[in-house]
Amino acid sequence: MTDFATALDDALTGVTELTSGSFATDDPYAVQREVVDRRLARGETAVGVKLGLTSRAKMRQMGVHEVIWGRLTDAMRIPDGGTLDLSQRIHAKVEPEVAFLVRGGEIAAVAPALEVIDSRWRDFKFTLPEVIADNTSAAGFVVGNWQPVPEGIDNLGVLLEVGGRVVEIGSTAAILGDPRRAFAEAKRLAGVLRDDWIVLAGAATAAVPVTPGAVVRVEVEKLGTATLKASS
Ligand code: OOG
Ligand code: MG
Repeated sequence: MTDFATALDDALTGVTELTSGSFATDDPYAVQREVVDRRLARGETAVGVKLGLTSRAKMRQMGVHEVIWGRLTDAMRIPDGGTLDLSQRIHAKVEPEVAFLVRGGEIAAVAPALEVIDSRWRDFKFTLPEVIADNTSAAGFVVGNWQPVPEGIDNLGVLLEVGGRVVEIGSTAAILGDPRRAFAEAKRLAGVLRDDWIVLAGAATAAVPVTPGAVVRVEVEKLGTATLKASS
């Protein structure tokens, strides 16, 4: 397990890829915990959790058919309108999401969000245990403006734009039928959700590669936008 975690941590810090099949584990979440604990030991802070593969589009794209979860740290956060440093990423992709803010274990606010994923597995090709061990490809996130949860967030239109062009269109309905279900799943899977933590509900569409210099924008109906700019 330790060798596996070391290899994943080296791939993360060295911006290099691992080949699927090179490590085995029967407890991928323990490997994930070890990988994230190393980041925390280097001074990062836990700020929340993310759900993955909550939409059929993502399950189809990745060939994995099970909801998974990972851990978010402050080092992954990119301010709204901020820059994604591609030199520190292997083959980053972006996906449109919805974020929840936690208070008292419940949803306190909602915001449009972008997730940056960057699998440490070559060509984003992995098995279920491999992507779980790799902290579900977590590599960055942008959260737009927090707001009270409006009536009915189970079918809001979602647009993903790269360089001013719409590249994906979807609906929050794609996220387990209602993104609030993803919050409930996060609570169940993570055990405890702390105050002020962020929960990323999972992508509403397939993920799209980030090109150098591109401006990436998500727009969620009623909730607004979140933006990042990729380094050139
Ligand atoms: C795994 C992470 C999936 C989502 O929102 O579905 C994910 C991957 O696709 O590499 O974050
Ligand atoms: Mg995601």
